[in-house]
Amino acid sequence: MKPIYVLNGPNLNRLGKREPAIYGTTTLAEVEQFCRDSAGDRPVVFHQTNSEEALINWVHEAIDEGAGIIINPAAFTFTSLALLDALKMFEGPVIEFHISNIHKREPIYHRSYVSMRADAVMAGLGAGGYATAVRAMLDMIAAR
Ligand code: CA2
Repeated sequence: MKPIYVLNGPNLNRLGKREPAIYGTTTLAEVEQFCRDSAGDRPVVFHQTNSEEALINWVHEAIDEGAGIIINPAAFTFTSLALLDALKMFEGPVIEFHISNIHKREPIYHRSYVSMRADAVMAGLGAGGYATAVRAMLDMIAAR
């Protein structure tokens, strides 16, 4: 069975350790665990990086091996045409995920390049929303 890729961009390794009012107190290790719990039998490939190159390389890996991609590109959401181009090569479902509601924040966080490819966009559900995203991804994969 092909895995779901859950990919996380820059600074999310600090999740749970700063700005708890916006991002909560859940750590990325805890997020990984509840993604795996929510996926049931479906394998999960879970990564975080501060590097745009590494994030794109994992999208390339998913193009060959993944059933779906859930991606929190963090700041690359708003800057990276290279990430958008890589995601456009992926044929399965893509969910863009943000812990906070980016639309409630400053205007620089309102224009997402990744949304131009994403099949669904989730924002503002907190770190617990990753589990919801995994369940939604299972349904999207099943519907294909
Ligand atoms: O809400 C999200 O998930 C974001 O993708 C997080 C990004 C931010 O650039 C996006 O606008 C929204 C990263 C925020 C900074 O990283 C932190 C990570 C953990 C704790 C505090 C900040």
